[in-house]
Amino acid sequence: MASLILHEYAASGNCYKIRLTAAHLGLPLERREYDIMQGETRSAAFLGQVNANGRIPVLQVGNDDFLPESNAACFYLADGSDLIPHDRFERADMLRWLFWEQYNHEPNIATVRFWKGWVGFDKLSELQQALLPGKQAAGEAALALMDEHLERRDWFVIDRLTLADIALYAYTHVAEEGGFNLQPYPAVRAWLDRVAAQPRHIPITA
Ligand SMILES: N[C@@H](CCC(=O)N[C@@H](CS)C(=O)NCC(=O)O)C(=O)O
Repeated sequence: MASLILHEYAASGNCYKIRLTAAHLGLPLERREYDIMQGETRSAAFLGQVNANGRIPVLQVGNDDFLPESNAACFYLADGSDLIPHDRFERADMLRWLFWEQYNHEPNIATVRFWKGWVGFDKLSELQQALLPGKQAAGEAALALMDEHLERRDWFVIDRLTLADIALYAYTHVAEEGGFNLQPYPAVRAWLDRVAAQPRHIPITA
C-alpha cells in the first residue's frame, strides 16, 4: 500500500476511527496534527491542498490522493479485510450504520461533546445554545436505538467486529465527556467493553 498520512486533531473521534481501523489492520500511519481551535484547517494552504471542506480527518494516500470523511477513510483502509462483511447484504447493512452514525449519532453526540467539553457553554453562540437541547435529545435517542439493537446481538452487523462497530465506538465511548449518561444503556456499555477488549484495540489517547 502507498504511504498513509492522517491529517488530524487527535482528540476528535472521527480521527480516532481511522487510527483504530489502521491498528486493527496493522497499518502504519504518519500523523499530522492541526489545532482546530485555532482554525488551522481553514488556512488557504489547507483548503487548497488537503480539504476544500476545511475539516479533518483527511487520509492522504501517497503524494497526491486526499480522502476526507472519516468513514470513507476507514473503508479505504479496510477494503478487502474482515472488518468489512464479505456478504453483499451484510456489507450494505454495515454501510447503513456508517451513514446512520454520520446523520443521527455524530452530529449530536460529537457536537455536544465538542460544544460542552471544548468550547464551553458560555462561549457558544446564541444559535448553538438554542440548538443544544435538541442535540442532547437526539443524542439520547441514538443511544437508545443502539441499546435496543445490541440487546439481541454482540456486534452491530455480523458475529464479529466490523467498521460499523469502530465508527460507532469512536464517539459513544466518550459520550460522557458531553454530559451523556451511559448508565441507562447496559447493552451499549457491554458492547463498549467488548470493543475495547479486542486484541489490537488502541485508546483514543494513543
Ligand atoms: N463528516 C466528517 C466530519 C468532519 C468534522 O466535522 N471534523 C471536525 C472535527 S471532528 C473539524 O474539522 N472541525 C474543524 C472545523 O470545522 O474548522 C467526517 O466524518 O470526517
